[in-house]
Amino acid sequence: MATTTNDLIFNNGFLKGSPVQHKTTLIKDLTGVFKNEKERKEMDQERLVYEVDFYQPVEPGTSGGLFFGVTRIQPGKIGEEYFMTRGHFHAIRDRAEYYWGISGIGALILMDSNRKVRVEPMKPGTLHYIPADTAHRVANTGGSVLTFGACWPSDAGYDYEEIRQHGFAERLVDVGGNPQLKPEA
Ligand code: S6P
Ligand code: ZN
Repeated sequence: MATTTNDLIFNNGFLKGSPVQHKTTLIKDLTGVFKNEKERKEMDQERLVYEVDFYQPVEPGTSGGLFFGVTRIQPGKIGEEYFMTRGHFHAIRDRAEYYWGISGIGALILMDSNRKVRVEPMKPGTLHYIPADTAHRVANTGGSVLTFGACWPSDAGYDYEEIRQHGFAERLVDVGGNPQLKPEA
């Protein structure tokens, strides 16, 4: 029997191994993402908001492959809003994705092509299917690191521009200690 070694390890909310890439997103990278831009500007610009370990076994844009990632979002708020990912549609709109909760508590915020927003609560063990044509972002609504896994098609790509220009139609805000969707004014 032929045996090959694989140095990829996915354990305890971290993906490690020589082919794994890492991306960090700091307060300074999130201009215009949160409602309270004034407060964001006054914060420590080098503070970590979230980071992603990801593995791309084929070139991005190749059809037929799958990418795998794990995202860790720090606890925190900017104004009323929880620390969250930037959020995106996929560049090829009909590409779906799976997320699943690993640690911490949070919310997956989904917006379809008609700008209709809904939320799925996340906690360790929850599984989330993100349908085609649906923008997705995750907010950490708890007091510890929120970790979730993701698996998506290798040709999905990222469309950040649509969200940069128009945002999500609703924001998830802390109302008296509870996460609540608020329509964008
Ligand atoms: C990729 C997948 C995730 C996100 C990550 C960070 O399709 O949805 O790996 O890239 O959670 O979010 P964002 O919106 O900054 O890419
Ligand atoms: Zn995605």
